[in-house]
Amino acid sequence: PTPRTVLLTGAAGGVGTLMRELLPAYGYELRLLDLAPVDGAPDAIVADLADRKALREAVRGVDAIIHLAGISLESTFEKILAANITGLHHLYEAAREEGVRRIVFASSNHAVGFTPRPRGDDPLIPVGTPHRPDTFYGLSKCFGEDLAQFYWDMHGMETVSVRVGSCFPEPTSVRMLSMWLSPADCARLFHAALTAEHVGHTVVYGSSANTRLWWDLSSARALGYEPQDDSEPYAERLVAEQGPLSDDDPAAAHLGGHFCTDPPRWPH
Ligand code: NAI
Ligand code: 15L
Repeated sequence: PTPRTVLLTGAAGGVGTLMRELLPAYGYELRLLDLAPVDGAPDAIVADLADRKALREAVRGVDAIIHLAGISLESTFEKILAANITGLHHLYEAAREEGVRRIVFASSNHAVGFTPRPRGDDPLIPVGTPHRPDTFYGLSKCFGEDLAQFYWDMHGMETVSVRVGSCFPEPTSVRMLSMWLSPADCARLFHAALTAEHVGHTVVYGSSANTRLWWDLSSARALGYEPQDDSEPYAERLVAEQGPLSDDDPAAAHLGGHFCTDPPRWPH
């Protein structure tokens, strides 16, 4: 059955804010959670993923969870450990205890960030490519995917791990022309991940149908995802401003881009 009530964690963040606007049109009733207050949503649950009791109450009665909360850039191992590893474990335990059967987990391209980007006629990167994290942040997403697999095998809880590319209103770099997940396509993909039958643990790449795509969207399409957007209309301007991706630049050599050389750091 189609889930109706969905807990959206990380609701105050960039993707969470976009999804709060777009997902209700699919018929979902969203319950919101974040460490930070959510603008315009006084009912949102303000809680840390460290707080097991709050998580248990937050997941009670929901049909599914979209889990976006956590540290979304590079940080110290200790901070990543608390939010993205221990915090994720707390969320899955709360879901198990309350009988929530489906989770959409925001993994990241940075779980496979050190994979060389395809050039020329190279094939698209498959979802089965080995984990090659480019940061402690990417490493935490590798852990998250393994945790999701374990909760499926051990407890029969289903997860779609979405290796999100770059989900922002518009692409802002030449790399993002390959990675961009438009907000509308992100909502389409999350909807597919919530409603597809028998997903077990499925890993998908999360991007729009970009002309310059680097990775294989077939496992996402198999869920029923039909991307409608393409970054190409932004290409001429971005390439004129920034130049094409260089063959010699180490920051342009891998899927993870500059995360492989000079990762942006979590400010808090
Ligand atoms: P963001 O940093 O804007 O939002 C993350 C939210 O999580 C923030 O509102 C923050 O307050 C909350 N949060 C952090 N630690 C928490 C904790 N301990 N307890 C409760 N809430 C906590 O990140 P964004 O861009 O919205 O990304 C959302 C998710 O998608 C993240 O998990 C990120 O790793 C993943 N992702 C995003 C991509 C993108 O292009 N935006 C690309 C790949 C993955
Ligand atoms: C991510 O995983 C980050 O959370 C997001 O802020 C972007 O940097 C994105 O990857 C990207 O690679 O563009």
